[in-house]
Amino acid sequence: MILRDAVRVLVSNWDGAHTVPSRRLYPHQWSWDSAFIAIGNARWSPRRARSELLSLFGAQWADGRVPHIVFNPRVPAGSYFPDQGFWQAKAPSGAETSGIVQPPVHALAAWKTHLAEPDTAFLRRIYPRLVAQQEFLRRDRRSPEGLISVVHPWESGMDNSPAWDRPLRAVQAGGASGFTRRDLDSVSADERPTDRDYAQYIELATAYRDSGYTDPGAFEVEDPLFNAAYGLAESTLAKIANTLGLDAEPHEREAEAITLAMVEHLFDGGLFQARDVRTGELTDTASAAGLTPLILPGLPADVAEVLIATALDRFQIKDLPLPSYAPDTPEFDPARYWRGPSWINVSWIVWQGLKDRRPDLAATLADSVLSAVVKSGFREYFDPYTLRGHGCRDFSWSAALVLDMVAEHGLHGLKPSGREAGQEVWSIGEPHQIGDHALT
Ligand code: 2M8
Repeated sequence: MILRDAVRVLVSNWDGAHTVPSRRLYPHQWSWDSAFIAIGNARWSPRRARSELLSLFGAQWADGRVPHIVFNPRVPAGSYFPDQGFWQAKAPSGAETSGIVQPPVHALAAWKTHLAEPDTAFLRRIYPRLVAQQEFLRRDRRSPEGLISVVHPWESGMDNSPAWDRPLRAVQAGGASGFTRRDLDSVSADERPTDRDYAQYIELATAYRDSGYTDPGAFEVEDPLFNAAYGLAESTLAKIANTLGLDAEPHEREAEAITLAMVEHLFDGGLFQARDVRTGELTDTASAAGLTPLILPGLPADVAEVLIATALDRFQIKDLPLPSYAPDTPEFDPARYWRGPSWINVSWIVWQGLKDRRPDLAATLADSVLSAVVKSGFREYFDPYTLRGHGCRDFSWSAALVLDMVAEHGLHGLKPSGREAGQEVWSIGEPHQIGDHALT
């Protein structure tokens, strides 16, 4: 029933034009979640996928940034912290949003949506918005070396990765107090960031907000996952431009340039590292973010080989669904948020990067991810060893990316009991007006 259950999760998290990551824990629209959700929805309802992306880009700012949260005005303020009252930001559309961004995986989502059901009108609508998203990053966040930085751990998507422990030492959290976390209402404290982490997050977000969302504060880091997403977006924009009869070359050049810059400045010791812009130092950590440049089509073969060796050795991908942090480190925690558990989106990115290079390992990784879901459901993250689920339940991108993986990989690697596929989800009927207010 894995496929039917995945669709059930996505349908129950659907909000009319977009999907919430989780009803209780994340009751608004999140930027990179929507991209992953679109990739899964494209497999059974391309109309929902188009609506998901267009509704998100409907809240794009005039400077091109795509905010990491678009608040749903129908959800009571205070259901999530920090809410719209904290961010005090509005898109030109009038939507209340946050003011930070997340990894730009949206061009890939738009392209996969188009491949599932070719629709050049959709591509024509979304292409300039995707280009503006990249331009914002180049204008506001690019270093002289050509790398893009994030100014808040929330922008990396891997919020409390041990990779941020050191850069966060520069952040004094004295001023941030008097707030009430809402995440602990539904998830146990030992699976979430600590109060100290939160105090630092709020300190940084407050400073960025008070600068009018312009000045990076005490945290400025070039993250390999974010840069890989940015580079892949350029390769994908080249494909979209070709399809639309536009000039693809600037995108190809930019994709090549970012790949080279990453290899030159972030590749170190078997893994890509984040670089702390303020000190110039590489973080010397062991985050799975360091494997995600495998998704870059132009990554040199020798670099890819080193990453694959690291994935096998330190991340044990022959036996485990990819841990978010290497298990051979003292920081590794199999149950706490981004400090070790397996997450389906990062596994999916690495799976994409392995498919052409090492189809055997890609298949093994897909089987491990599917086994975790068969055992524990569409949880937010999983203990890589026991496959026990953690964080929230019925988490949208877990469901969506499983749909995508199964569509390509099948269910044959699972034990017979996990295989009752329910292939009929591919033909589930849908009302015609699904997502109309984002699509018209
Ligand atoms: C988590 O982040 C939010 C803040 O953005 C939170 O903890 O409240 C992260 O896992 C992030 O990557 C994800 O986009 C978001 C919603 O699923 O939740």
